[in-house]
Amino acid sequence: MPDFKRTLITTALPYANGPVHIGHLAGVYVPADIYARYKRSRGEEVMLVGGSDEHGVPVTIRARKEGCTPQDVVDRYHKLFKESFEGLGISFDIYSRTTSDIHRKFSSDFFRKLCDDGKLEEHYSEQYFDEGTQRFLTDRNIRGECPRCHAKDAYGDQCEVCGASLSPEELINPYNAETGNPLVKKETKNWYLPLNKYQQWLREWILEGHKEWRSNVYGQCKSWLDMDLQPRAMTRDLDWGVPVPVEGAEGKVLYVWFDAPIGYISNTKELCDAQPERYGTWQQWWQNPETRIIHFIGKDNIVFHCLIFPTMMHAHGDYQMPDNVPANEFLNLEGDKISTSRNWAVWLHEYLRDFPGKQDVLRYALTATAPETKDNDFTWSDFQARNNSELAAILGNFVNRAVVLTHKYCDGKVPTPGELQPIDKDALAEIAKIKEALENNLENFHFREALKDAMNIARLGNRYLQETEPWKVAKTDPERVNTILYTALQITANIAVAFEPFTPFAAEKLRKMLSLDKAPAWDALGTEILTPGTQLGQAEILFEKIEDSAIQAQMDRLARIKEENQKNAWKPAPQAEDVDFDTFTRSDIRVGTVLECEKVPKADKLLRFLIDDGMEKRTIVSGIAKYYKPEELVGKQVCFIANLPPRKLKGIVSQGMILSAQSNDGSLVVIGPTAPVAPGSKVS
Ligand code: B3M
Ligand code: ZN
Repeated sequence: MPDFKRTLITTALPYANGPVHIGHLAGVYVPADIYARYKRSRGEEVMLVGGSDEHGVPVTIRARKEGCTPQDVVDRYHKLFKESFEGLGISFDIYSRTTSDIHRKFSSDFFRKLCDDGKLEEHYSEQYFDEGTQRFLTDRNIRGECPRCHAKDAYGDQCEVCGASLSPEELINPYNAETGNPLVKKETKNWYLPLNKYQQWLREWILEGHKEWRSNVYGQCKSWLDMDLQPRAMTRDLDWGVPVPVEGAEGKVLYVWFDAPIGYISNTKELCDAQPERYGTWQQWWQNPETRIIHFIGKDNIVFHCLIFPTMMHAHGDYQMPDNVPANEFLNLEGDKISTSRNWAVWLHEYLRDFPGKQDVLRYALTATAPETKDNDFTWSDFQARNNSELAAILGNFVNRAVVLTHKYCDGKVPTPGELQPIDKDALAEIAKIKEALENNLENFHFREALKDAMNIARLGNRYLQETEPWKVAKTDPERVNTILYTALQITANIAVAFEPFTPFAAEKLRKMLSLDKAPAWDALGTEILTPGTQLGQAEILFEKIEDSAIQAQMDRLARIKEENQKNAWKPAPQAEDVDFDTFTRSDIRVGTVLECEKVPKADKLLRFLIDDGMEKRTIVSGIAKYYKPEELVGKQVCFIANLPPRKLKGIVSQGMILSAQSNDGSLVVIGPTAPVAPGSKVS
C-alpha cells in the first residue's frame, strides 16, 4: 500500500428536500465521523467534508407543493442539516452546500473543461415539450389520460386512480401538469459522458486494483462492469441547477449527479481558501497521490461514486481516485423499511429534541447495529438495552466506581502507586493488545467490531475492580488500595481515549472528570496516562438509565404513524359504474400464446410481445418489463383485448392490450387461462 500523508473523508451530500434520519446516520455520517476522529487522534492530517445536495428535481417538486421557491426549500433544510449534524457531534471540517457561488463556478468550470477537451458526446433524444412555456418536462410533471382506466389525470410515472405504473409515452393526450398545455415531442440535445469508453479502465482500476473493497461494493461494481456501460446524460432540460456553460445549452442545467460529487471538491476549496494556513490548497487534497480519499456512502450511491464520478475525474485528468468506498447496506426501523414519504423514520432533529444530552447513545446504538455487511434493524428496545445494559451498566458503572472510590480513599487525587503487581500490569498489557485489534478494525472500516473492542476495555475495568476489591483491601492495606485505584484510573483514562471516536461527548465529560485538559493522543492507549497527584473532578454519571416511558413514547409515535399509513393504504378500487351487457361484449378479449417477448430498447418499462392469436401473429407492447424477464413469458398463454385501435409506443405499433392485474404493491401480474386453450379462444 502506498504511503499516505493525509486522509480526505467525504460523506454523501444529503438531498435538501427532507430531514436526515437514522438510516443516513448509520450508513454514512456516524462511521465517517468515527473514522475522522480516530485519524485525528493519531495525529494524522484529516479533512472531513460534507454538505447539502441542493439541486435535482425533488427539490423543485417540494417547492411547488409548498408554494415557495426551490431556494427557500434548500435554505431551510441546509440549516436543519448543519445544526443537527453539529448537535450529534459530526466533526465536519466543512459543511457547505451546492448552491454556493464557489460550487456553481467550480462545477461549471469542470464541465466546461470536459467539453473543451472533447470528453463529452452530444446526443439527441425526444422529450415532451410545452410550447406555451417553451420548456421540456420531467416524468412527474407530465399528466394525461391513463391508458388502462382512462382516468384523465394520470401522472407520467403512475396513475393514482388505478395504480398502474406508467411511462410518459403511454399517456393518452399528455399535458403539462402545471399549465395544462398539451405537450408535443421535441428533439433535445444533451451532453453525455461516454462511460463505455472508460469501461476497460474502470475494470482494471476496480476489479484488478481494489479487490480489498467491501464485497458488497466490489460485487455491485463487478455486476455493472460485466454489462456494457452506456453513455450517460450529464445535462438536463430543467431550470433548477447549475446552468450548462456552453453555447446552445440555454435552459439546461448540469445533471444533479454531475454537480453533487464535485461538491466534495468545491467544498474542500472553500475551506482551503478560507484557512490556507491550516488546510493548505485544495489541490493537495484532490490531486496529490499522497492523499488518501475515502467516500462514505449508502449502497444506493455506489455506482455514482465508483463508476461515474471517477470517470468524470479521470476524463478531466489530474485527479486522484478514491482509495476506498466503504458503502453500507440499509438500516430498517422496527422491521420495516425506512421511508420518508411514509414518515417511517427516526429523524435526527427530533431525536436531539426528545433525548437531549443523549447524542452518544444514538451514536453507540447505530454503530453497534451498523448495516456494514447486511441490512440491519434499529429497534427502540435495542436502543434502550444498549444504553442501560452496556453504556450505563458496563462503561458508566466502571468509570463511576473508579472515580468515587478515589474520592473516598485517596482524597480525589490520582494516588501514587506502590509496586505494580502482575494483575495490575496484565490489565494495562491487555489494553495494549485490545488497541491492536481496535486499530485494525478501524483502519478496515469494521466499526461494529471496533466498538466491541473499545467496550472490552470497560469490561476489563469492571473485572479488575471485581478481582482486586479495593473496598475490602482498604481495611488492611491502604498502600495496595493506592496501587489498585491508580491502575483503575489509568483504565478510565484509556477508556477516554478509546471512546473518543465513538462517544465523543462522554469522552469529553470523562476527560473533565480526570482533569485531562487535552485529549490524549491515540498512542497513549495501553499506557499510564494520568500523573499521580492530579486532583480529579467530581464523579459524574456518564449515562443515565433510559426509562421505559421514554421508549414507550417513541413506540407510541411509531404506532400512530403505522395506523395513519394503514388508513391511507391500498384498498381495492371502488366498483366502476354499471355498463350494459352489450357494451361489455363489444370488448373482444381472447387468449393468445406468447411466441416472442423482448425488451423494448430505451424504454425500461416496455416489453414487445409477438402473440399467436389463432389467426395470425400480432405485436403487442405492454408496460410490464419491471415485473417479468422476457424469457419467462415465452410459451405462456395470456389474455388480451383484440379490438383496440392500434397504438404506437416507442415507434412500435401495438395491436391490443395484454390484461394484467395490479396488486397492492403496484406490481403487475399477467392474466392467462388456468389450463391450456386454443389460441384465439374468446374470453367472456
Ligand atoms: N444526494 C443521494 C442521497 O442522498 C445524493 C448523494 C449525493 S453524494 C455526491 O442518497
Ligand atoms: Zn389508471
